[in-house]
Amino acid sequence: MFEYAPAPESRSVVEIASSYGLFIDGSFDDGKDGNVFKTVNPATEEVLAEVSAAGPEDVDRAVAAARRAFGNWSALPGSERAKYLFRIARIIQERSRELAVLESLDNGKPIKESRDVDLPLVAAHFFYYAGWADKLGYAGFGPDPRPLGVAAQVIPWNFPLLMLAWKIAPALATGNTVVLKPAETTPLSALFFADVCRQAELPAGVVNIVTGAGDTGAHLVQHPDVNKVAFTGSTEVGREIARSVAGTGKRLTLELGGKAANIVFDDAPIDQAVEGIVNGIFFNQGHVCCAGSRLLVQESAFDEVMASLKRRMATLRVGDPLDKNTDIGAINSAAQLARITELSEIGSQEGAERWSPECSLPDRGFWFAPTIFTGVTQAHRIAREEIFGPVLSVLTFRTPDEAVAKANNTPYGLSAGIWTEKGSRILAVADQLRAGVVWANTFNKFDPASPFGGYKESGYGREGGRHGLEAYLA
Ligand code: TXE
Repeated sequence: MFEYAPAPESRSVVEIASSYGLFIDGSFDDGKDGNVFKTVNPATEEVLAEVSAAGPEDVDRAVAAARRAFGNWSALPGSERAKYLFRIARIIQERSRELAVLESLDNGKPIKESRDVDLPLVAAHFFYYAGWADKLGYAGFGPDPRPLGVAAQVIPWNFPLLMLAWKIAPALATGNTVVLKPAETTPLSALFFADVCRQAELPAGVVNIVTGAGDTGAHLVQHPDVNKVAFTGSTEVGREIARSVAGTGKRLTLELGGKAANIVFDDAPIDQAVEGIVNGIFFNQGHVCCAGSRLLVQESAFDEVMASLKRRMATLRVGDPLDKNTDIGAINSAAQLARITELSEIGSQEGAERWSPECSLPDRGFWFAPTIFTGVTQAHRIAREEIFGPVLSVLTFRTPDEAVAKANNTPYGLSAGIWTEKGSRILAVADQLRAGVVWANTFNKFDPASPFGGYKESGYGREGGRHGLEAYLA
């Protein structure tokens, strides 16, 4: 088998300035009030850079720039918009090492994930939606599909550049203009993306990036001259945004939390299933809305699955995100670490049994060992609430009906996984699962052509594929 042995990644691949401004109307500026916040490397707690915090007037300027750009941008033939998107995709590929290192520094994710998963998918999204830009009239959106106008997009910190791509690529392909706010703990890759837009000679104002915390996001989504709001983040903030947008005529898509069941039947190939369980919950430190955070194992396979899972977990390397051998990087922030720690303590207090492999964690930075809880019941908070960390809650079932009932017993409905040799069972169980995405004998597989989104408190609307365009068309 081909062994991939890339050069060691180092911070020197990317040059990070000490301060960054807002990207409005094609250029960077410091914001009206000159307020800043710091973004830190979660693996070391060192400050990476100071970043401008956009105040209301800055957001207003960004929305006004997007509005001014909208006329010309939406009037371009789709084939012309496609050229810009193709150019952006190619520049991302050319700069992917730099962007991957930056993403790992600001987010804490292992370089092998940012390099082999995030960045290729980011480029793939721009290529995919570039391909749509000149075909909108032939795709069943009606004879004259129209863009909505200015899109306000607020994204989280778990996949900073990928969430940006999910939002910006379909918006631009359909002729909308954008004001995007990245999360306050991971603003840097969005600002580097602004530089990619300049390199691609994207017309000024088509993409604007405003950095800041929740108040910046709130002002942006409530702005009266915004036509479309797209949000990915917590269910609480999603609710707040839905309330503030209600009755304004703005179109809204929400991609919120999850508590996915990863269902392992006793006829599943166990080694393969264990790889899927590990990938399902430890990929990206479990900071994944569709993470397989509830393992449902058929009772008859429980001992074998748990023994194999523990053996596999003992091989996971936790540590320096820039080391290409690292499997689990740093937790993105002190606040997120506190949330994971608290819910895990509640898991123990409520009577579940906690286990982690031996692993030494670095002294500085935000770290959490891969953890599983067994003896979990549906009443436990760790079975119901999103932990958003490398923590797996294990439940058991006897029959397929019981598996379905337990899998659906959650306020969320984003994703699920099924592991079995029986094709008929995959179809029957998938049909009954109330989840936007169901993976069979795999997990956490993404493709720009596949729609992604949830039911219930996981939000509404779909991103990706043809469905992702609908959200941006009148
Ligand atoms: O999310 P927030 P947080 C879940 C996960 C995590 C929890 C809290 O369970 O533990 O949410 O994370 C911006 N108006 N997810 O606190 O606050 C904010 O600045 C407009 C799941 O980081 O929702 C950031 O850019 N915007 C999730 C973005 O919203 C506001 C990914 C997300 O932050 C705002 C992240 C407001 N009032 C967390 N308040 C997923 N679905 O993948 C905050 N923001």
